[in-house]
Amino acid sequence: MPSSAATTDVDRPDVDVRVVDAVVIGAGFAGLYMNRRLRDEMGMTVQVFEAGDDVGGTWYWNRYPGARCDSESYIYCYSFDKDLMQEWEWSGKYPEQPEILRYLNHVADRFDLRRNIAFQTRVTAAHYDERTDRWDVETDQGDKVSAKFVVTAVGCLSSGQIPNIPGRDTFRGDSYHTGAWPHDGVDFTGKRVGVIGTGSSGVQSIPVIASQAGHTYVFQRTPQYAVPARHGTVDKAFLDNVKKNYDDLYEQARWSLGGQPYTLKDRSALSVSDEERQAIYEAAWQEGGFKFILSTFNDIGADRRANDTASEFIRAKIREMVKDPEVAEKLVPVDHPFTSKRALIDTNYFDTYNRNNVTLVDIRHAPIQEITPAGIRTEDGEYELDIIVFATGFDAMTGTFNRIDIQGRDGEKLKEKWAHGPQTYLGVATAGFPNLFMITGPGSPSVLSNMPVSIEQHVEWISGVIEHMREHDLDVIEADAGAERDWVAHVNDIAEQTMFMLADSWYLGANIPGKPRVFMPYPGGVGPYRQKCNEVAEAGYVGFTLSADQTAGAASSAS
Ligand code: NA7
Repeated sequence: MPSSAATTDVDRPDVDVRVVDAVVIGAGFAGLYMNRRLRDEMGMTVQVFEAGDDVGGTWYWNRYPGARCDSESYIYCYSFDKDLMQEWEWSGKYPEQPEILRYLNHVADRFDLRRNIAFQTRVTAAHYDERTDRWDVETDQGDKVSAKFVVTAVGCLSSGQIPNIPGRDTFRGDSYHTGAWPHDGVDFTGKRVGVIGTGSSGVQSIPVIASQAGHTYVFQRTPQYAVPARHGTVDKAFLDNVKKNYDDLYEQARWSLGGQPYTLKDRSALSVSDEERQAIYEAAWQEGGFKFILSTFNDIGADRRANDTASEFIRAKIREMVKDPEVAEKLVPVDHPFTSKRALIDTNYFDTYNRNNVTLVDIRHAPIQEITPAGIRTEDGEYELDIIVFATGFDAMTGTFNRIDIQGRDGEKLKEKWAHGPQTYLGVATAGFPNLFMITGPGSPSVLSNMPVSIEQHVEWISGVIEHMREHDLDVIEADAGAERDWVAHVNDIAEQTMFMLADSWYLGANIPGKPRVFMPYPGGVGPYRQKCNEVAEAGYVGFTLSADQTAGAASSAS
């Protein structure tokens, strides 16, 4: 095993290059657990690089008011350590950003994970050197590291996008993106605030901002479906019971569709009477959260007529909640079916439009023309503002990869390979880039699932393959181009059968001008996906070529 001592690259005698077994990029949920597995359980030398000045990833950056996870807290955590699961006490039904960040800090402390993390350090380049079968990794702080493996734990929604609206830089007031929120918070008291965007971040932050600001203007391009979260303190007796049954609950989540321990009802929305269907939706609406999708009917996401019943139910609720009928109509989504964009869970979102200090600005009908020094001008006129909040989302799933100069065999650039959409095998590797693993990469369930469940599955699968390589004296693993083609086709085939293709969403890259319209996450469910990954491993990593070294050819190929 290589040592981690400083060494000198033969071609660059002036440069100190540190040699490690693995570089992990990112110190959020994924990077922390990968570090724990490789460093502490497998005894490897690991260097983690993290752009933030502390751990947390998504939950380090997204500190906007109201930021919270849509998975219930008891299942939004690691399951790899039973004591950790028993000790940690969540305070709410859903975990709020500060509490998730505290949890991740606790994990980092408990397992002493910080000591090999370089913070405030961005990986700028990772080049595969075929002469040595190693990756040369560079950072913006001047680090140069040679690693046998590179594991990306960069998150799926970590490259924020602020639309290039004319005049954007002329605004005299303050502006913020929800995904890069100031650590000291923002004082909205008495201010005129414009929020652009009504995705998850907008829907979570708008009610909180409106409760503090003088006046809030919401610039809405696409109305949204949202199901009430019914957030509140978590029932202690419920949590105690969860803890007694944690093993079973997690096992259920691991084999479920969305990584949640909910029982999917095996019935169509079209198989029951209108009255029964309404009663089922109403009960789920009252309970709140993703159960509205995951435990009512099995075909809301797949059958348009079944979906119409759920979409129509939510439209009627919006009309009920919003008192001004004109405003209500603007908030009712009609151009896409429920679940075709990321489903939203809200707290008082629609009620917020009943406040006197909130104005809905419909920019679908009167688009934004420019940002001026004084505010935002739409075709209907100028809105004077003190603060603009960009809740405008992310260059999802591929954006962060594209910001790193990743080069594989023959100097092939990942960005160019993925120019027409990401191509991966299982969302965990990509042909031509040996010994590079992606945690929750495009082509895996990732954003369509409860992330910690999917992250653990990937971390454990990656650890498993590295362990296999060590046991069999193998140095290089690479996805086969044919297996990759088949996987990408399979992901697309499933997506075609869902509602996902019927909206302009970030799942399809539609929110980024010029980005290819390709469905990126794997929509077949975390259980079937896990099964497939397990089968690949059990068959000796079918679809990958493993070799002792590059020149010796395939010592063990199971493709
Ligand atoms: P999202 O879900 O991508 O939402 C972004 C919002 O910003 C959405 O309403 C967009 O409208 C709007 N948007 C984006 N660009 C523009 C421009 N140019 N003009 C006007 N409005 C615009 O990002 P979030 O941060 O809310 O959520 C990201 C994920 O984080 C979320 O799905 C969860 O997984 C957690 P559009 O709908 O495109 O018309």
